[in-house]
Amino acid sequence: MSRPVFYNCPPSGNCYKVRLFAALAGVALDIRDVDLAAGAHKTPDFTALNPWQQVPVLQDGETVIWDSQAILVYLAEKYGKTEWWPAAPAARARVVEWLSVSVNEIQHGPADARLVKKFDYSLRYDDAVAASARTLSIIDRHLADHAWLAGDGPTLADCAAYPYLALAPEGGIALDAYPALRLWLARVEALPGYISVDA
Ligand SMILES: N[C@@H](CCC(=O)N[C@@H](CS)C(=O)NCC(=O)O)C(=O)O
Repeated sequence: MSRPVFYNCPPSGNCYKVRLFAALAGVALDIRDVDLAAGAHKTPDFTALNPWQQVPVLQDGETVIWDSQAILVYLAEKYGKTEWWPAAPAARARVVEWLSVSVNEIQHGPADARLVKKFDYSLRYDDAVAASARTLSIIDRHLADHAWLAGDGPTLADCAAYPYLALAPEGGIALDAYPALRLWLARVEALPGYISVDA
């Protein structure tokens, strides 16, 4: 089976979600970096792949998938990684809850704070800091009673949430006040195959 092409940008947390899952689950990708600074994501060729002009994008033969959550689901289904994407209705819904949290509460909290501090985006930093405090508190409370975000073992939920939570300090968001969250970060980092964002 030929490897899917993965259009990537190294510091992007959204791209890292997919690289992390692929590394942990043993899925081989043909990774091609897209130079966002040079506007490579705005070319007609790239826009034909993703009309939103964003990375990540996965191209698997004739199939093109954009959005990191959708790519995670596609890869888990395609490669039969059922432990990462359980089929039972309630278990699957639990994973989707966290995929949604990743693109909403985590994005508008620690991920936006990182965009401001690391990439100079003109977003409201105070709003991102306030959103981060609420989001991190709720996640910390959840993780005080759960080893993993959804279910008894690591799933796509952990892959989707981990990058922007682990990278929160790059946005000036300290994690000291969230001990259960920090233990969960360490749990993810101890998984066989784990890679860091700059691997
Ligand atoms: N919902 C999308 C968001 C993708 C996204 O925001 N990508 C950023 C990099 S992290 C991007 O390509 N930004 C380029 C731009 O917006 O000009 C996902 O989860 O993949």
